[in-house]
Amino acid sequence: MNNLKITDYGYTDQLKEQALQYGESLIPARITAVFQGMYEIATDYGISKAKLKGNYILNNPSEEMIPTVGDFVLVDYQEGSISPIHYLLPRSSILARKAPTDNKKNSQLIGANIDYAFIVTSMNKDFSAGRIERYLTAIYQAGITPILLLSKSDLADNINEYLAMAGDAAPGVDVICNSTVTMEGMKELSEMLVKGKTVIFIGSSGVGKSSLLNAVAGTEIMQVNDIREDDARGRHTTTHRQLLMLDSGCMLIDTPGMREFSLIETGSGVDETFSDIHELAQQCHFSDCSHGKEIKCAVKNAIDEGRLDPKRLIQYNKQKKVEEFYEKKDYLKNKEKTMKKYFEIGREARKRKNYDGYDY
Ligand SMILES: Nc1nc2c(ncn2[C@@H]2O[C@H](COP(=O)(O)OP(=O)(O)OP(=O)(O)O)[C@@H](O)[C@H]2O)c(=O)[nH]1
Ligand SMILES: [Mg+2]
Ligand SMILES: [Zn+2]
Repeated sequence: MNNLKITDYGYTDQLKEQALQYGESLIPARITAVFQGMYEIATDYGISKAKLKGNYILNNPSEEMIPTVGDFVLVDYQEGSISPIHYLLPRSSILARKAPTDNKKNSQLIGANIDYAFIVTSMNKDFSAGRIERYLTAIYQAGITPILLLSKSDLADNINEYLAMAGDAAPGVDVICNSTVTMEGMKELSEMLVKGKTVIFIGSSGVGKSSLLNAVAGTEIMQVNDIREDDARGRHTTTHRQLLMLDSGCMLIDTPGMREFSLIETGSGVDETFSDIHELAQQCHFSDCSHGKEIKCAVKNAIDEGRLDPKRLIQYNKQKKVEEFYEKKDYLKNKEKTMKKYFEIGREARKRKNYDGYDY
């Protein structure tokens, strides 16, 4: 472990150049784990502990400036002790869970400098097209390549049904069917975990993220725990985010299960997630067609002809509404309204009782 260099962790010449402006006394580090108020970092001297420098938050009041797992930072290295983090270096990507609030206790950033995000979902009651679509939008927004990983294939007897649902929810996205019991799909997965890349596993608690990490690492690194049989929910076994260096030189981030991957913050992403609808919409008679009551609507047409699942349009409209809301309003100036919107959507989610593959 200790002969790894920060460059093995993805520290590039470009980052090095960025770091120059901060002087020579600080050294680069990559954040490999986030605990309550404490960080684990990788440096040229190995793995050690770090925490934010005393006035860091004062100097960087915006929540996006708080380092997260995968971030490159500059530290005043203290051998055998806790190194203060002085600066955050620019990110190539940042995966965020929901719009920033001023509630500092609730970290919104999931991971930084990520190349591939694996959406892990098991082929049981956990499967939710709606959730997959929300993850996708956030991933596209972050500029990260998504991959859909359908786990626990040994337990599913209707894999083709899940594959079809996955294809509808995530058109054009690579799908891997996998089992850490039979090892089906492990080779396919391993081939994607290449040197110098950083990948992240996200998904609900109990879908098998840590089991996957253990399987690709070939040893029991992360703890795993049984799920509740009645509703397939996990027990939130993983409690912190951990970046792990694999033998292949790929870096893998395991995260605690997130059942509710909340709303998207702003701008792009929705049209990429719903590329099928986006494409159809080009053929609508009206260029600003809302795919509601308009005539000659290509989207409605596709639904009528059974080429598009009507639930897709419902989800699309929901995400679009949120997107437009953020585009129109400056979030911080409209905090009250924003919270109301959150509650409305949350209420809608709770109203849905019968599971149909969509959970809001
Ligand atoms: N049958 C079967 N069970 C699996 C498979 N992968 C994981 N499991 C089981 O699923 C349960 C949950 O696995 P974990 O790896 O802890 O799930 P997780 O996604 O890390 O959960 P959190 O850390 O709570 O987010 C454990 O009992 C695992 O043994 C699989 O491929 N097949
Ligand atoms: Mg886990
Ligand atoms: Zn239309």
